[in-house]
Amino acid sequence: MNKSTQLKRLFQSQSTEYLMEAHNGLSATIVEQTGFKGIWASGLSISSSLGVRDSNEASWTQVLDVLEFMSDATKIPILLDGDTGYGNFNNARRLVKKLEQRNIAGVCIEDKLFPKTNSFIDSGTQPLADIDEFCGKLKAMKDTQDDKDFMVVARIESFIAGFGLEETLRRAEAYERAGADAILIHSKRRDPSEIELFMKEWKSKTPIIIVPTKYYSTPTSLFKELGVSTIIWANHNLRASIDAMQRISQTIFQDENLLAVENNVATVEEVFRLQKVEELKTAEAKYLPSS
Ligand code: SPV
Ligand code: MG
Repeated sequence: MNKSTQLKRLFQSQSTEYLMEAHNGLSATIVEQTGFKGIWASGLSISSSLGVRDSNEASWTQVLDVLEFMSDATKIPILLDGDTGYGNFNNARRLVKKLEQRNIAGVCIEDKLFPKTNSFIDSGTQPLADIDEFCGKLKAMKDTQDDKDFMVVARIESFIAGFGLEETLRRAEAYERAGADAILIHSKRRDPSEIELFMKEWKSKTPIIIVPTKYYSTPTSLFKELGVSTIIWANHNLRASIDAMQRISQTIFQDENLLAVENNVATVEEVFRLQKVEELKTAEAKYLPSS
């Protein structure tokens, strides 16, 4: 099945589904092998793994290069965190073309301004995009896609920017009319109150996606009861790797030997397995002249 069709089915399935964060070919492979049905190509995780900030410092074609490795390494669908679409409607629709060429299943764009700021950075204000301008961007993206199942997700940042339910619903209805295949409602509260408020008012069939990074202690059963379509675990592979790398680097730096770490890191054989070295051996036997 097409990756885009897989993602569409995930969004439209009756049960609550999950997307797990990945930020390169290796983490994408691990997410797939774990059993997840889809990948969140997180802007925060990709930028930080490249050593830059989540402020559009990596160019969109640099992000595309990372995605190509992720997509080539896996068969499950990838939803790109496309920030604000890297410009206006014209940049966003060109992004859709390039994503389709790389077999990326969909893209999520947020209603803020380029260059974006991560939603959890307390920068005073998080200025929102004009609703009509953002709707034009969504329409241009939907009009551009060749694959009918390519998914365009509209992410609403009004709760993040300090607005209430009314503004959030106004935006959700407008983005749905503009053609969004799903709506992502973001919240930075430590409790799920904003998500609950929204879900109780949202009567439409358009799937709702959430990112419970800050309200992580909320039981998933509540989101299921509220009818949330998809939950994104947005940055936990990146944060796990930071923690592991810091611990291992510190130990080796202090000890000046590998005794304490050898049993606490993946084996070299595991690295080879994740790189699918066996496949190359089989291909070599088939295609290289036998000596
Ligand atoms: C990301 O993963 O980059 C996101 C989600 O946009 S968050 O960082 O939670 O805003
Ligand atoms: Mg992001």
